[in-house]
Amino acid sequence: VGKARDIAGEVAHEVKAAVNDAAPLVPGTPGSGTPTLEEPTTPTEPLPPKPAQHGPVPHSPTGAPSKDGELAAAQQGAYLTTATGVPLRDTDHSLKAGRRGPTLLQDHHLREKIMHFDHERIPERVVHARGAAAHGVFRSNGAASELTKAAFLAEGATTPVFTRFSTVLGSRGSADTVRDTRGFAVKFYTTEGNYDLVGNNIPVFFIQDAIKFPDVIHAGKPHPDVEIPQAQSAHDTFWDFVSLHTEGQHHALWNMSDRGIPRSYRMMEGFGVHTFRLVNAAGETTLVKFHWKPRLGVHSLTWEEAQIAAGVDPDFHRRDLADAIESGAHPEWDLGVQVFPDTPDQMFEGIDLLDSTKFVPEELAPVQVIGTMTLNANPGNYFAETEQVAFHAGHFVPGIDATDDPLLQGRLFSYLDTQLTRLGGPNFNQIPINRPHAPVNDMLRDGFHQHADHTGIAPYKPNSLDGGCPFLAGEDVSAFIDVPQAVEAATKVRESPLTYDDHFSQARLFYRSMSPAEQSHIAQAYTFELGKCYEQAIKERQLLALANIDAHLCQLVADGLGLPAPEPTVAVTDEAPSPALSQIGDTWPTDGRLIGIVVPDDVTDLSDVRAVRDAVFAAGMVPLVIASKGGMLTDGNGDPVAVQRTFLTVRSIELDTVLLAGAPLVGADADPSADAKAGAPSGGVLDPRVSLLLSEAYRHCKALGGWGDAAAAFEASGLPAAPAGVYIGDDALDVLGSVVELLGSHRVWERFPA
Ligand code: HDD
Repeated sequence: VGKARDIAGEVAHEVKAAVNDAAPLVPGTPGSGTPTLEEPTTPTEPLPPKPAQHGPVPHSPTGAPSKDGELAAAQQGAYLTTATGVPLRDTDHSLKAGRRGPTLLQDHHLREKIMHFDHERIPERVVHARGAAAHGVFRSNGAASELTKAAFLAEGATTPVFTRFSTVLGSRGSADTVRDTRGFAVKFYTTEGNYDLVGNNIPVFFIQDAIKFPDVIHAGKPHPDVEIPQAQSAHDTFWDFVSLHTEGQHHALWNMSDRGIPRSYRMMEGFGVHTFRLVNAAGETTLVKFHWKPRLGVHSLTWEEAQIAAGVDPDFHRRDLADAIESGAHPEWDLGVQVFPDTPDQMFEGIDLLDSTKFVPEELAPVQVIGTMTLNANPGNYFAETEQVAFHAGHFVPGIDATDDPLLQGRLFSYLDTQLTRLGGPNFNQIPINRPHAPVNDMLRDGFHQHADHTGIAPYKPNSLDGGCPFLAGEDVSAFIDVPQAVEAATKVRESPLTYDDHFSQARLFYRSMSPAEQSHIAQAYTFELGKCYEQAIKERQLLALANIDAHLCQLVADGLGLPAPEPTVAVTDEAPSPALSQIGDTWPTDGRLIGIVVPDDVTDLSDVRAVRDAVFAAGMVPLVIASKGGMLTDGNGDPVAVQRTFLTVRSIELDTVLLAGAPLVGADADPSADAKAGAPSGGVLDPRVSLLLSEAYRHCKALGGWGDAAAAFEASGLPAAPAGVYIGDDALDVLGSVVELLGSHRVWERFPA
């Protein structure tokens, strides 16, 4: 603090000297030199640049200025103190008049401690309240450098990033695995200032114009009278809205598909949704759509897994991300662009690029990779980073600009506005997680939670008192220059372009691009969601919308609801399907997959278990040894094997596969009903918890395997004989190999009922 004061003193002195020496503004003012008529535009010695004008100096809550480039250290020193740094001897007892007497108003520590606690919560985000985030790095391969002058997209540029994933509808404490769109927001701390790519895991949006955002969110959020249901769209108001406002049908269909229940944040695509305008060094412009492609492929949960996880592990996605990063399986995404010529009509192959309810199939415009993001560090403090990070769709850098998409235009207003309430004032960019890594010299002053000790006396332009500082930048120092885009002479209207009227062709395209298994999941999702609605009229109206998307889909859902399937009401164009939209067909790396190894109590030789565990680990996956109780397993032949889950704490949903190192049988008395099962081995029945593990994993179409007595366990579990994707053999490592090969396809797809 002393040092800060010294600096402030020096600067004040310097400024005063400057005023006296160089800038007599009005005739008659004492001082030397010639009066300056114009604001200086270039740095002149000895005045600027001044040390105090290189952006706000961050201060920690304890008052110490942090070192350049470092986040403010929130806490220091060995002893507990008050917020004002006074060491404390006791924080367990309030100050009372005698041991059994009344508490005294004089207790300033009690007062401060409770006051601060009372205000620990801030308003949660109005949407995307539930989220998880990580730090990382973005490496550009330079492929976009012809299209944009953005420095972070130049060849070889590496840029720190902070990425937050989220659900949209649920409150901060809601479950991760609900059916919903996922937010995918990336903050790039570039050398030219922060760039935020605030996207979703779905390339289209519910509405075409931002003015409808409060409507769609009010409809999706819980009913306002009783605040039910939490974090889901399976209720009347949501389906009321999208069945009336049919531009929402396309996005709703994506939500009903497996994309609405991702397996992991690490296995989701991300989309910038809107079309953006890139500008290169020559001032030429191109239109692009941004895509994040996960290196692990796009994979989803089954609906039953998602529902079980919501109860058993509401932090399923958050835990998965943190564990993967912690264990070194750093998730990666390639950033790609679809590139379109910046034509006056801003259309491509008949698709309106300014309509965010439409996407451009990859078969028409391939995604070209321009760099890769690796997430490699978990946040140190959830509140400080994940909660306080403030994204803004208008945080652009030179070389990337907005288009006239009316959804994007409204967002450009909304994101700054919301932070005023959420983060308590206009200075949220000074919060460490939001602070640019580029120098800041902004002339924004004061306001709630101002952390910078701004010096100088002329935070305005033009000025001569601070020597004209800060100066306006030219293109040579990466100034942001708005694209001089022509705007057609037009009449002010509250209307949309006619191209926005087609609400069904692309929904149909999406549905018809799915494999039969994926289509059946979609039909089941609609049947579930509409089955949760009470109003008959809403179900019937949504069936009308489905009739316009696909007659078979409509029929399946109508059958499930016990209603007649209506005829279509509009003629829908049959676009060519886009195979790139299906999740099924390819094989993918298995990094970070969780391999459960069930070890029965009677296994006397653990060498296979050790070998499989080590091989799993060496292959970049996570082995979880599961036994009847915790602690260490020993066989006297080697190192003890640590147990990570017990039959009580494990549940199939957290595992990508289950391997049995034998048959975990329990005494015949333990479960007489199971004992009666045909084929139960004599001397015991399969532990019912392991039986549940196997039957769920089987139903969710996961690969399974086993060695030793495992065949007896599968026989006793009641699973079909010789089922697809179940490997039993004598060689444990061979079994592991076969199972991992199947894991590359994520599921044993042929097991899904047609
Ligand atoms: Fe939004 C948050 C993504 C349309 C208004 N939005 C928010 C977040 C994501 C998106 C990922 C969470 C950021 C974080 O992790 O902090 N939003 C989108 C996408 C949209 C979209 C991909 C359409 C293409 N949003 C949209 C519109 C509006 C908003 C049309 C308002 C007119 N969004 C907000 C917001 C939020 C927000 C209210 C809530 C918290 C925040 O901004 O910081 O301003």
